[in-house]
Order: sequence, then C-alpha cells, then structure tokens
Amino acid sequence: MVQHTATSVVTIERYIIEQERLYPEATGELSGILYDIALAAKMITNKVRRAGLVDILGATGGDNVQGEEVQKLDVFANETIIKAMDHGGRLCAMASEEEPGIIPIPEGFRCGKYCLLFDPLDGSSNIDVNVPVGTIFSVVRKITRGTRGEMEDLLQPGRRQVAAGYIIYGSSTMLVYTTGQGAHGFTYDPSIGEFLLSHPDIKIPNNPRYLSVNDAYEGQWDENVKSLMRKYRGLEGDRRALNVRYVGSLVADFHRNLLGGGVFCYPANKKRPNGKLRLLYEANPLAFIVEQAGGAACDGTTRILDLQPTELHQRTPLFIGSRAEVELAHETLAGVAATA
Ligand code: P6P
Repeated sequence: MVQHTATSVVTIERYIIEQERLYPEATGELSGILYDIALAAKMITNKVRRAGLVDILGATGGDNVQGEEVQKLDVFANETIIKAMDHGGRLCAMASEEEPGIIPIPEGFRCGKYCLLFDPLDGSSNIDVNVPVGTIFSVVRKITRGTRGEMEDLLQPGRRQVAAGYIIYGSSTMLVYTTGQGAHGFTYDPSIGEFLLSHPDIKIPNNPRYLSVNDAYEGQWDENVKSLMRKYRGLEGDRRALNVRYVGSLVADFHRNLLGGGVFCYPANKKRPNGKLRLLYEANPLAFIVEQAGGAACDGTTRILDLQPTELHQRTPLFIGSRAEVELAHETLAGVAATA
C-alpha cells in the first residue's frame, strides 16, 4: 500500500486508483461508485455553502417517509445523489432516508453488482442555524440472482459492507471513507474543486475526551443507561469525567469524536424503544468507519455490524466511538440485561 502523508497533494481520485491497484482482480466498479459520490459531494457542498444566501432555506412543506419536515436542501441532496449514481452501470439498486422503498435503476440503464444506501443530508434541521450537517453512505454487493436489486440485497448486516463513508459540511467539507483498508479523510479545496488527502489512515484516540448524548431523555432511560452515563461523567466508578459535546448532528458529533476520541450515545428510551438512528444508512456505515479506525460500535448488547436488518428504515440504539468507552457501554447494558 502506497504510504501518503497529509502533506502530499493526493486527490481522492488518485487515492482511489492507488487502492484499486492493490487488487488485480478489481473491475473498477467500486472505484467508480466512490468517484461519483465525491462528485455528488462537490455539488451538495456548493449548495450547502450558500444555503443562507440562496432561497433554498425553509421547508418545502412536504414530509419525508419519517414524517419529518423536508428542508429544500434535503430534496436537493437526495436528487443529486440519485442522479449522480443511477446511470453509471455500477449499481443495481439504491435506498435513501428520503424514499420509502427501493430506488430502482431506471429502465434503459445497465445494472451493476452493488447497492448504495444513503442518508443524503443528516441533521438537516440544523441547516438554518448553520450547524454542520452531513451525508452518510454505505455500499454492499448484490447477493440475489438476476440483474435488478431486491430488498434482500439491501437488508444485509453491516459486516457485509464493501465501502462506507460520510461527508461533513462543516468549517471545511471533508469526505471520510473506508473500503476495509483503513479510514481515510479528504478535505475539499474549493479553489481547485478537489478533495485532497488530509487525514490518511485515521485512528480514533483510545484516550477519550468527549461524551455526546442528549440527556434531555434521562427521565426516559432505563437504570442501566443512567448508570452508564454516571460512569462516563465520573460520578460512578473511578473514572475521569468526559467532556460533554453534543451538536445534535450525528455526522458532526461522530467526526469530532473520531478525531478527538470519545463516545456518541443514542440509547433506547421509553418513547423510542429502538433508539432514533437508522441502522442501514447511519449506524452501519459509521460503525464500519470507526472499526477501521480502531474503535467500536454496539447497540448496547450486540456489535452494530452483526445486526441482521429486517426493515429498510429500522432504527437502532447506538453507542459508537473509542473502543474502551463502547466496551463499557456493552458491559453496563448487556451485563445488567444478562442478569435481569
Ligand atoms: P435528538 C438529526 O435529526 C439526527 O437524526 C442526528 O443527526 C442527530 O444525532 C440526532 O437526530 C439528534 O437527535 O433527539 O438529540 O435531537
């Protein structure tokens, strides 16, 4: 594997090609998917950066499948990704948080051997207040016979992912992805319109700094979750307290913890017995990334990547970040559950 440092000027396209060359049997289809995602990211960041200026703020008035008000940027991001990906001949199906079911490849376009699942603009309720938002994506290989993608192809456990990543539209726009050979970060340089390698082979610090959780739900948590949060806060057991940092935008909270060390928690609560975050296109891709960076992700009792999906938009509790912190969650939650 070619070793790069953050100082060498390496575009994401060059990096993808260099990674592809490590696999003589590679057809280039997966590389093509990653190129097209980078293109879509450039188009979306261009709009997000001007959201306050161009009349695309405010809701369209419509609701998405989640019953949430759809922001215009959500619609733009969703359509941009679909249009960038649906004719490349590498995909046989897509799925989006914004769409109820399978997004088929249009008639007349060739179908490929991969499926793309994505959240086009997560945290979009933060757009109007200029809080970072993000795109999250997951790629799996088709496992059914025939040429067109089926629901079975989409409902695969996260350990079957062949690629995953996210784009964070923050103080700068970054694309972080993995194909199972480490997690790598690229920062967008708008002056040349390129994503440049800035964070090769990211490793999440084992010495955590941050706890990301919305403790407005404390009254609805089980006792074992409350105990876990007391441990993270240094109020139970002989642990140093973590700094609480919660943006309310998953990609922003995850990215800060990935680089700075920490844990993001969205536990189940009495109103949301399955948590809030989506398994297929939020938890799974971020779990792939964090494991490649030396971290971990669980739902409290099971490794995220081992969960067998049953529905496209199913939710999951999520504890993700530095390995020791996630293991503490597992011990505290599964331990109690095991004896309960
Ligand atoms: P809460 C944003 O709506 C989102 O889906 C994630 O980006 C974020 O982590 C979470 O919900 C925040 O949820 O319940 O704390 O507002």
